[in-house]
Amino acid sequence: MVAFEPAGEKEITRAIVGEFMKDFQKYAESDVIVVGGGPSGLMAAKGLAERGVNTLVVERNNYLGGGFWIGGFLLNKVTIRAPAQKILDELRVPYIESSKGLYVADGPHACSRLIAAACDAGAKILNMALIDDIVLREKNRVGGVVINWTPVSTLPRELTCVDPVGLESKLVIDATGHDAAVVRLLERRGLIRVPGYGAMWVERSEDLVVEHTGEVYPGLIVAGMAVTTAYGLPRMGPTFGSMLISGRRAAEVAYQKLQEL
Ligand code: 48H
Repeated sequence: MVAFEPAGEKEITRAIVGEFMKDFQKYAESDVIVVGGGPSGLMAAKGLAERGVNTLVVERNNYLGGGFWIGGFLLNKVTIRAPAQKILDELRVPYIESSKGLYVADGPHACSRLIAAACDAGAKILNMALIDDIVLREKNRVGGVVINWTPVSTLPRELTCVDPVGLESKLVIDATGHDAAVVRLLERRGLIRVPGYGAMWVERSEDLVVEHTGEVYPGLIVAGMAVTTAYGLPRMGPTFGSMLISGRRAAEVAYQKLQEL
């Protein structure tokens, strides 16, 4: 027989609400907010948190991983082109080489290891929160994001009247995948032009994504698939090497910028 401690409903409720509020108080102001918890966002958050940067990941879904969870074509396999398999080695993800320089791993295994690595490094995750707007400061520099609970944001306006809340940060990373949701918010205000991602050409796409990863607008860094949307680069299809390396690069760029602020 197992005898559980007598903590009851009220203690459980207080534990959840109390700990959540402590985190929310702290992360109302972060060094970096990463929007989107897919492979590029998780790599960026991991890289920053490992350097001691106060990092919050805002993710609209109730799970993390984005397209990395089940990979391409609903088949639970993820492919990675060299040299990005070195990141799988670091994460201790098993894989096979299916042809020269092309590696295949199980999506849930790779993704869960990446999620754990970002959490172990100290990144804080806020799920079910959708970006509604941005915070703009002097000279229109991005100074944070405005969020609402996903269920509130996705209900028709006539059913909800719930104002969003603002979170401040020194930098924001847009890692929202194809949507480039944060970049699109700047476009909506006429501050940037977004060409949208181009047709598929994997050999050209992945190098370009890494090359273009960086500050797209003052205070806003773009990573992963959002880079293709922001710069009109070709898409790469169901392969994730550039997502991982772009996320790592975004962390390096953000860390450098934080030193200069
Ligand atoms: C909060 C949001 C919002 C929002 C979106 O799609 P992802 O996996 O993005 P990447 O760039 O890390 O990886 C892209 C890869 O998965 C992929 O799709 C590839 C390689 N495609 C190639 C091709 O040719 O199509 O993750 C983005 C995350 C998701 O978890 C979203 O739920 C989240 O961002 N998100 N979170 N507020 N407005 N929009």
